[in-house]
Amino acid sequence: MVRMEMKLIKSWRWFGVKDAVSLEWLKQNGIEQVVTALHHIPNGEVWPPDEIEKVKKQIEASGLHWTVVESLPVTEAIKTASALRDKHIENYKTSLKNLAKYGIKTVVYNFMPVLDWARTDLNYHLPGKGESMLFDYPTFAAFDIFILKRPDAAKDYSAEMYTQAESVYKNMTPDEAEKLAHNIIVVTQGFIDGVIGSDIDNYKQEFLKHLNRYQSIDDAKLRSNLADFLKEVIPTAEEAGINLAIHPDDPPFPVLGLPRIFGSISDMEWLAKTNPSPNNGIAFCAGSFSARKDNDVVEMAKRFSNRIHFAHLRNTTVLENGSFYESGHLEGRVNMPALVMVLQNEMQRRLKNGCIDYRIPMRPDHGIKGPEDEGINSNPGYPKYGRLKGLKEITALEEQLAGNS
Ligand code: DNO
Repeated sequence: MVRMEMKLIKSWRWFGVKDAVSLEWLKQNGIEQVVTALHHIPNGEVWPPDEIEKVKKQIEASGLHWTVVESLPVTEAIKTASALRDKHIENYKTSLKNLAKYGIKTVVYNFMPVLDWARTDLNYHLPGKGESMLFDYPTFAAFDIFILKRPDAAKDYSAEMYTQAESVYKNMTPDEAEKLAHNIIVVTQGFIDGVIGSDIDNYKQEFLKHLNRYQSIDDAKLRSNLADFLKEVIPTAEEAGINLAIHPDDPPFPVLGLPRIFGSISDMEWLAKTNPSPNNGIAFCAGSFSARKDNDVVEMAKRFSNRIHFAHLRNTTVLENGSFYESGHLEGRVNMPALVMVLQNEMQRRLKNGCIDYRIPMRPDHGIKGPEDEGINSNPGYPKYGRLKGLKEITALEEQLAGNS
């Protein structure tokens, strides 16, 4: 067996008491830490101490711990530097201080405009495996140009992609077109405190309004808004002993004409240079980074391993036209053994340097929905047994890498 102290901390994203997966079941399956958020607090508001305490107590009653928050949302006002920005930043700092009092060590956030993540098919059939998720480029373009009808969207695609999108759209029934829009705008966003909640009727119009706010915000401007945010919150995080961890853009390339700033190794370089504090870190989502062909995911982890405060382990297969699907935890573009080794080496380094919290929390990210997941209610991407399978595969890998399986 690998000595416990050199293992990644087994963690699991749990969506609160309504989650079909119980804390008891997680404990029985070897989970050490629960990753969660106060999903009922509206974005931008302070997370009050008593609400934090309530969740902490629930988790600890099952013998588990809570040290990672995913996510404390950064509001659109902060991302666009608009009217409520300063108030939301103050609230963010207060929430960080409140979380620190209850033992939270890592807080995940992202700086993606409007959409938290995007897929075109949430029930993509992987022959012989089960249901996964797909981002099909022509289908996404069809959504953008013909269903959402974003002004000038066509300009953002090559002539070839436009033609493919047109043909995808022509072959869709009106119900299929609506379902696609609903999946992209609502189903994948509502459950993770996205900008568009699950209760909005005129979601396409609302979504267009949100996109429109980025008309005058390019990559440079969004980057400067992120730099301002970090300048404000990092000192508070340092004082509170909290590591902030930015989640990469998913997918890590431009969508819907929006600025996109955290998907590549040069973006990581920028982050580290802009605010060198060690508390300014990364939620290393291997799957998100892997969806871009020019990303060498293992190299990215190696270069910035000292900033990895949390690891999301999953994998994708990328197709010729830039489409990608989630291909299980070990199969795909990411050389998972090499990545796990980078993380193990980093833990060793931290231990040698006398760091107390040197074990990196890891969660099996997403998972393929197999027959045993039938009938179990889960959020898109988060099947109970699909994730457990991923966790077991990663655990086995950790043992093999130590040469002691
Ligand atoms: C989707 C997740 C994202 C992620 C947030 C982090 O499955 O990877 O919702 O948690 O973007 O802020």
